[in-house]
Amino acid sequence: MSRLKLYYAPGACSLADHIALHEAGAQFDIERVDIRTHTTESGVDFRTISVKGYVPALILADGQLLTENIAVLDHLAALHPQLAPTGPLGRTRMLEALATISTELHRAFKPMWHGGSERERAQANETVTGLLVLLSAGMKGTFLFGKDPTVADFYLFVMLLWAERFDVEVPEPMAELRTKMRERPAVAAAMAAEGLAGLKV
Ligand SMILES: N[C@@H](CCC(=O)N[C@@H](CS)C(=O)NCC(=O)O)C(=O)O
Repeated sequence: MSRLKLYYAPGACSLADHIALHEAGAQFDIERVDIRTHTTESGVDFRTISVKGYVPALILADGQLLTENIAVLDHLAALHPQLAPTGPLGRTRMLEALATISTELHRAFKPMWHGGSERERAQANETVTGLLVLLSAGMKGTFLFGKDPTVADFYLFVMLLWAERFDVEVPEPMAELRTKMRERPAVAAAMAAEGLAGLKV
């Protein structure tokens, strides 16, 4: 058995997993991936580690590879229950939020990251704001499920950093969530380790 190892790209969706590992106080290693060249910090072709070629990719303690942000965050929440919502439907609601964030919100940023036309970017901007309004309507406190953040908030936070980068207007509860997340030592530690301290991602 060895330590967990997270493959990440600075400010990418893998930042959610990186924050979760810090919040959990887990023992882990990280390695940066250049997602344009698919090369890791140590000079390895990342596709020999994960054929999917994208981050996050987490090497588990027994050496297995785990990919897909929903699965990685769900796994980290299972290992560290303080990162998951409580109650009989807790895990289900967490997966529901993760699915919205991954398959709707994350996806909506595509034209902004990948050189969409002005019209596509304006449409994406509107979609992102709409989804953030929808998510904020269901918030149970400062964070999605109350006063403590869960892995879903970590993923949402990354989306809110992207919204900031692309000047997307966010509803007030989301702006507040972003500020509160930034104040957390685990978030500051993960961002500093990715070279993002004090920067827009
Ligand atoms: N389906 C994947 C998508 C992850 C994803 O889009 N990762 C981006 C960074 S946020 C990436 O690595 N892109 C590089 C590539 O696709 O080659 C997941 O949900 O984890």
